[in-house]
Amino acid sequence: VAADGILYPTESESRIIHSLDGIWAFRLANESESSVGHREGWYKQELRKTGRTIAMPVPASYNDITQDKVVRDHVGVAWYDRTFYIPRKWNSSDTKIWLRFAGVHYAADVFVNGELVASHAGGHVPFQADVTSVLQYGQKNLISVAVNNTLTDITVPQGEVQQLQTDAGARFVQYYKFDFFNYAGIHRPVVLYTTPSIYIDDISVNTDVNDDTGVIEYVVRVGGDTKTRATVSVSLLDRDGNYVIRNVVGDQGNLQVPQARLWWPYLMNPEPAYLYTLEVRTSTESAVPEDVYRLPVGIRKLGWTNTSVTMNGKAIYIRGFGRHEDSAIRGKGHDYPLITRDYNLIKWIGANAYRTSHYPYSEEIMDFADREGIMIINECPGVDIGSYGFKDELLEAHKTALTRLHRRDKNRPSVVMWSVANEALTASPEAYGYFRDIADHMKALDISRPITMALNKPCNLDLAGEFMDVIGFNRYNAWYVNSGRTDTIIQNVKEEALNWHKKYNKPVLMTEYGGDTMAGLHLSPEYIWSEEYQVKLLSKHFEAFDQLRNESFFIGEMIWNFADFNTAQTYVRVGGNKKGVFTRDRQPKASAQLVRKRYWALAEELD
Ligand code: GCB
Repeated sequence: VAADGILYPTESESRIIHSLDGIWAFRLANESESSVGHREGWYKQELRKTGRTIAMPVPASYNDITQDKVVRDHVGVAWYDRTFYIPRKWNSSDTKIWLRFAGVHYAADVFVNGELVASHAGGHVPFQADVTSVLQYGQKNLISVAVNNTLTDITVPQGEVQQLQTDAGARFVQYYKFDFFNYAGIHRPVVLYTTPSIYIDDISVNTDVNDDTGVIEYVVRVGGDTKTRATVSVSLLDRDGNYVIRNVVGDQGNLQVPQARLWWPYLMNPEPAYLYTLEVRTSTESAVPEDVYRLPVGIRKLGWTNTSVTMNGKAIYIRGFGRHEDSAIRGKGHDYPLITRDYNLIKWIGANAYRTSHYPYSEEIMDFADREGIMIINECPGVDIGSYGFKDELLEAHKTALTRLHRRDKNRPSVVMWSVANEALTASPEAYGYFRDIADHMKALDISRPITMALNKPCNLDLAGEFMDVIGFNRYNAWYVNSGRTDTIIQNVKEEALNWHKKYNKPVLMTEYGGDTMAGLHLSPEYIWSEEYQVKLLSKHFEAFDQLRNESFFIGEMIWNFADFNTAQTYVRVGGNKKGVFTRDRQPKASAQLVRKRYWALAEELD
């Protein structure tokens, strides 16, 4: 019963939101028989009645909540449940009730009162189910979720489970090639929300700019009883809540906004990120009440050539980061204080963009970008694609991941590019057909934004770049390559950027560079892992970028990484990946001051 649209649940005069966040009961399925809970029907009654449970917060990753390694390193299924009540008055033939998960990693089976209502695979996008007929009104309800974190050769991202002989017998281990920790659990909010039985299922907007007139092209899809005709009308409000356009009837059309205020990502602009509100209403001739949904809309126009990406006709130069959703205790769990702090730091440092490396970030994080004027390179979870082969099922799962990402984020002005993959095995012969199909798929979904991917195979061996609009490349000069030799950076960065442009005749962006840095480690003259070394490594890159900025095709620089983050255990990581300009608890390293100086200088010059 998954619905087609996946609009963010916002309240309105026709919609009520009821949060199911909080402390749930939690229980691991045996590693040796992951399906034990399904077989024994653990979802038919409260988990605590079939075994020992512990308290688990939602939203959060479960891995770092306890002192138990078994929980941290668990492979397979984990169960969550809780009970809840809903008001008797919600039981009405005019009302639908939706259960929406904003993100569960990796796969989830959701049961309400013992009945399977949703099955979903893909860790970073929302899914929902119409639960109107499954709920018990005015009585206790039970919700149970089986979360499976297993990554295989046909999940996105890929991984592999192997058996390991231990002193306590055979155990499973999840292996993967990417370095961030494979956190799992109910990572994002869980809500019940109501709509009228005839409801706004989806809204798509595309914007354009002609001279000083903004154009909003929109399509509204109505869901529910199709026999009853619904009338759609839309209005547009400005930032102060005044109507600019009122009650235009029709489920699709073009709104013309004279003297439109545009969405700009500029720090120096007194009014960046201008957002209008598209107010959509449905009415019917029956007794079903109207539905109202308000969508923020930024009016802007993207363009691109073989040397540039433009917004509202002006070339953009990207200055930012790769990031992660990651913090102590929560893992990848949504946390308002953390994401607000992160945006304050992004503003403080003067960045204008980041990449959602290496998976879609929470909708609340994306809302910040829309409101604050941060440009997003929106990456799907296709990290290290090909590491475990290029099966057809993988291609299908990857396309599905792109479809779902687009469905969720298509209306966001902050999204200026789609990144279809990071560090795929693009020198393998299969990569050519694979990424041709991936690019075709993305283009079929959206022709209004350029597509890119972060490449790291040697330029001369790459087989995927020709299908992209923008070439992103990751390279660790003076870190993984020529460790300690910051005197090799300028030459190599310039040469590689030029080679990518020469090969594909596309705009080029450096999507990753950096080096691990232990906060508080000082070594002079600079030596790897010290704060001095990170400062030197970044500043040498800045010199290279400044020389490249004279070439018209070079469109931006992104440091790896915004903040330190957790990884799988390996001897090249000391308590995780330490390439952050900020520590994992979001305090600046010495390099943060340097980056701040550069990014603000670029803002003064270019914004
Ligand atoms: C990369 C990956 C990124 C890693 C980084 C590193 O190339 O894209 O996910 O974290 O290198 O630090 O090794």
